[in-house]
This record gives sequence, C-alpha cells and structure tokens, in this order.
Amino acid sequence: MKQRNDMAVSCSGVIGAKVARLARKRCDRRTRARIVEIRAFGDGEGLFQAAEVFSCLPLSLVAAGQISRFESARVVFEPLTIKSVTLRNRIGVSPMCEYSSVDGAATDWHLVHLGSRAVGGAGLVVAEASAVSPEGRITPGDAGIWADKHVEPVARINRFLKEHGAVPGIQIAHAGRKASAARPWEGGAHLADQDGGWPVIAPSALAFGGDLTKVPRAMSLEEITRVQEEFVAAAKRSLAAGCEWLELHAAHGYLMHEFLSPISNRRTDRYGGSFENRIRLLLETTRAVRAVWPERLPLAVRISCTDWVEGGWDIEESIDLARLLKPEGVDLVDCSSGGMVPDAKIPAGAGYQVPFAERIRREAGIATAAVGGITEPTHADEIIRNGRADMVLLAREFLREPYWPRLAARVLGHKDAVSGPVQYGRAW
Ligand code: 531
Repeated sequence: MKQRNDMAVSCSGVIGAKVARLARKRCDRRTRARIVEIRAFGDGEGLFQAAEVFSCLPLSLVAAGQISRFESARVVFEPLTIKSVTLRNRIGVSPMCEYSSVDGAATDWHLVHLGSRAVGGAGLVVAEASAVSPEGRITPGDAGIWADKHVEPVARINRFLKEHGAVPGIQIAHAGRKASAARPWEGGAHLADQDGGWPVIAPSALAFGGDLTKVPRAMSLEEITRVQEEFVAAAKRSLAAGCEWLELHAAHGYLMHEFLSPISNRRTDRYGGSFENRIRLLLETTRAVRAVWPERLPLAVRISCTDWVEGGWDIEESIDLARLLKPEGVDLVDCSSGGMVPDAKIPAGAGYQVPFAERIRREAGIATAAVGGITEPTHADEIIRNGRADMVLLAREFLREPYWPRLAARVLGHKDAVSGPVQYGRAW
C-alpha cells in the first residue's frame, strides 16, 4: 500500500466493496480508465487498492462524503524547485486569456481572477498571454506588456499572489496572423481595420482560415528583429513587475508557432524551410530573452507538440526542439498542442496531451508541464507520481473551481498541504 505507484482509497464509514463498485463505475463512465485490480487489504478499515487507475474518483464522491482520503497519493503536493524558485506544490494555473484588459493594462478583474486562485492554493499562477506589442494582441481586450504603464497593474497583482504563497508568472506572446480578432463572446472573427482591427504579420502571407481571413504580411528581416526586441523588452518589464516565472508562448498557432510549422512557414530565407531554419526565431528569441531574464528565475516555453495534421509540426520535431532549448537556458517545456489549422481532428479527452509531456521529459531530459483535460486530483497526482511531467497546469478546471488545490488536498489525504488564508480559518 505504501508503494508510490499504488493508489489506495480510504472509505471511512462506508462499506468498502460498495465504494469500490461505485468508483469502478465512475471511472469507466467518466474517463474510461480501467481499474485492473481492486482488492481489500488491511484490517477491515475499508481500504482498497486500485492498481493502474489513472484518473478516477470524481470530486462528487468526496463531496458526498463517500471517500474521505487517498493514501500515498500526494506527490502533486511536493514542492518543486527550479533555479532559485520553489513552488509550494506542482499545481499551476495555466495562462488563460480573459480579454478584459484596457489598452493592454490589467484590471481589477485580473486581480480577482488570479488572486483567488492563489488563495485557492496554486503553486504557480501564470498571467495570461500578454502581448509584446499592440499588433501582437489576439483581440483589443488582450493583456499587454509592451508599455511601461502595464508594469504597475501587473506588479499589484503579483504582490497579492506572493502574499498568498503563489509564484507569479507571466506568458509573453505575439498572436501573428491570429491577431486582430473579436473577443470570443463577440464571435472571434477577424476584425476589419475600420472596426478596430489592424494589419497582421506572419512568416508567410497565408491566412489561417475559418473566421480568421486576414492575409498577413510576410515579415521582413527588420520586422523579425523588431519582434525579438519586443520580446526582450517584455521580459524586462515582466521582471520589473515582480514576475518570477516567464513563459514564451510558442504554441496554439500564434507567431512563434507560425515560424515552427511548415504549414504556416513557407519562407525561403534563413527563417524558413529546414527544421533548423524554422526554429531559428524561437531559439534566437529565447537566447535574447535569457540574456535579460535573471539566471535565478525559471524560463519556460509553451509549444504545440503537434499540429494534429499530416505534414505539420509534430512530436518528433518537438523533442528535437526541446533538446535545443535546454542549452539556451530553458528550464521547462509546457506541452500543449494544436491551434495551427482551424479544422484539425483533435482526440481531446482526459490528459490527451500528457504523452507529449512524458516523451519530451524522458527523451529531451528537460522538465515538462502537462496541460489539457486534467480535472481529477488523482489524475494530476498520477501524472507526477509516475514521472510523466514535473507539474500540471490546469485551465478550465480552475475556472470551475478556483480552490481546486484545496479540494485536491482533501481528496489526496493531505489536507494540511493547503492552508487557507487567516480570514477563512473558521471554514477551512
Ligand atoms: C485555446 C487553444 C488551445 C489550443 C489550441 C488553440 C487554442 N486558447 C489558447 C489561448 C487563447 C484562447 C484560446 C492562447 O494560447 C493565448
């Protein structure tokens, strides 16, 4: 029972076999995970062991008081130290666009949105894709870090995050040919210039497709240099704002990813064609950013590990890229996928991107974050415990449950792992 790969359920006050049956049913229905074995052990306390269970036992069972805790399933609450930064656990808030900034500046919305997740116990809270230039915004409501006026609103939030034990991070980004769009709740289509949009840039003059019909201007070499300088300036401002974790956004079909993928990059100069040429912009930008981002602070890169389309960027190239990012001073690869074409067939489901994090971690020898479809504490814990990633980043689940780490700590039998704010002492 104490082996790390075991999963044990403590069913206090409930007949164990009944709970086991319920768990099996829930597992099959919700995640199609297979419980290979559930067997009673111990001295009749109602402990059951389930081997090879990946994500199961939904929070509803816990809430219903049917399962009180898990034994030996608390690895997700072990601290993670990268460089001189220690996360109190391996649970991070994935950067999530809120489209609620004013001319790029963070607002009270961001303070509450990010702050409540720090209060909820996240180890890392990453502020949403923050544009390195006004043209690099996905929508007019995007966060930005292209001007000095953006620093203090981010710094205010960061002070709060730190007060509540979270490490404040930021993702810096340029949306490339997917910039100049309406907010999702306003339809998400490209905005004409007369409707508040702007001309977009990309490696090649190829439109994304779907509702994003604008044909981008193929970037000149001067524009490539300028964008690199903008990333560097953004990194400096992030530092000035007190960010302790920096992520370069090179995923989801935005500018950096557009250079990586042969689908969007048809250049014939040194920034297009071969693998070495397509990764050049990201490598050069990483190097330039690392030169101004202190050695003591972690630098992460988010990539789309596959375009999910024949002839696109794939996991093999991602592994090769990760091997090259490591000596450039990248500490962690945040393993996402997709966003390159509007009609990719993506087998989305629980943890569908975890195998990418696992392969990159193992084959490139670099720390990874797993993201995508992680909702259950046992699943998050299994990912870490089995060495498939160094940390998990949750997005939508954090929108549903800002205090997810607190809930997970209870499920995983480690309720002291998340101490609430003193103001909530009588309830936590
Ligand atoms: C969702 C998304 C995930 C994977 C591929 C494409 C899109 N996101 C990504 C966000 C913006 C909003 C939607 C960013 O990466 C900035």
